[in-house]
Amino acid sequence: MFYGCRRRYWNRVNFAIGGVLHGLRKPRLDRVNFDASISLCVSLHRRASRFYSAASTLPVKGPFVAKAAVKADKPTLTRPPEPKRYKATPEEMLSFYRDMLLIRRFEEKAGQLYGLGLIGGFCHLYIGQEAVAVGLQSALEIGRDSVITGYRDHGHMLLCRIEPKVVMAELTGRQAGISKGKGGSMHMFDVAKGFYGGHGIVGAQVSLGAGLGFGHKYRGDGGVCLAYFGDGAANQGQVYEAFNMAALWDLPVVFVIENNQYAMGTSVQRSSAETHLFRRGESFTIPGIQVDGMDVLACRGAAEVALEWTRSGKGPLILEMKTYRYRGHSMSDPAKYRSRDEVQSMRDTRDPIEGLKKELEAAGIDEAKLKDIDKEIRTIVAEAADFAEQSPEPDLSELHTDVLVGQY
Ligand SMILES: Cc1ncc(C[n+]2csc(CCOP(=O)(O)OP(=O)(O)O)c2C)c(N)n1
Ligand SMILES: [Mg+2]
Repeated sequence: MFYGCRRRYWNRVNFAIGGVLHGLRKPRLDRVNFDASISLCVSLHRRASRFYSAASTLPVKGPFVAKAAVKADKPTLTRPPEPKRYKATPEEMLSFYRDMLLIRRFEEKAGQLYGLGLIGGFCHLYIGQEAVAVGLQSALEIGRDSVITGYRDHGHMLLCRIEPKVVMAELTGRQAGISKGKGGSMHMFDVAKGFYGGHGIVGAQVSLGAGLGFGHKYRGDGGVCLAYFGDGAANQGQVYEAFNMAALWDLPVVFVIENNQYAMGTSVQRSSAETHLFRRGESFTIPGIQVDGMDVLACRGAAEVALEWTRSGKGPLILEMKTYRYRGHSMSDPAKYRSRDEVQSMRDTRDPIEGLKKELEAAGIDEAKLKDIDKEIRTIVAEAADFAEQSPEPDLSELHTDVLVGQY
């Protein structure tokens, strides 16, 4: 804006100087000519002033004017209070620990089965990001709220309390899987538990999530949709169409950006003009909050604020969860775009499970108790893998079922 004013001022001065020079270029500088030059100068200056004051009231599209106009506007963005780290009871902390460990061990087992050739196709692991889903989904009400996410979905499903063995059977393409073994890692659904997938198309779940929010509002069931997506998906066009509609209709949707720093092999810095992803909703009047996604209590604290905001009819909200994935983008990614040291240092200093373990120990929880939980989780995961391996592959007749043909 400052530059805009200065430019306007100098244009006027130039106009005036131009008038004086016009007079000086006359071969004979006499009093009459000098007076004429001065009066020409004054009149040009007046015309320039009129022109520029008229121009400043026109709906000019230049960047300076637009910015000035936005600044003059009344702010329409209202913000929720800053979230606080959640004050969990020891029992709650133990349950967060158990859930994060369930996801970690489940994913490790899935990685092993993939290595053995028992899981085919794509398989995207969530290891490192556990605190995000556990912190947020521990605050949800299963059956009332809904969850939708991309292809890195196993953890979110387990937290919707879908049985680990049914998820593992789907990963291994078995009949007992949640999509009868025909969906695999990226295509799982359980409407009764409020889990709406599992989507392989980057960003698709965001618009669908806005639709789920619309459904909650239309039915008046008090539910909220958690729509998860990645930092890479945050650059998709349909995300912003969804933001617009969600804000326009005050839909109860929490848009959760799981910023794990990379979209396949591309870092956020290389691909995003605005790397503070929580600000991405501002032009739609959607407030955003940045959260430490490696700290389960910070995640849960953010969930408290976000759910209170959306449930009370204030419209959508963005949570940017700063997190990190330890494994490659998918099982077939050698992850050469980052150093081993980078990954190791996150594991050593920010691991969400180790972080909570320290808090539990500080709260006086016996180490034996944590070991018991570890044992219990290992048993659940081993049973899930056995169940999957023993389940038959889908029958050939299943080739023709669940296929959408014709109109709908
Ligand atoms: C519309 C579309 N474009 C591209 C792809 C290929 N693709 C799959 S995952 C991915 C990266 C997405 O990264 P991000 O949103 O950060 O999620 P993350 O994998 O980190 O969880 C891309 C480009 C796709 N599946 N769909
Ligand atoms: Mg990412």
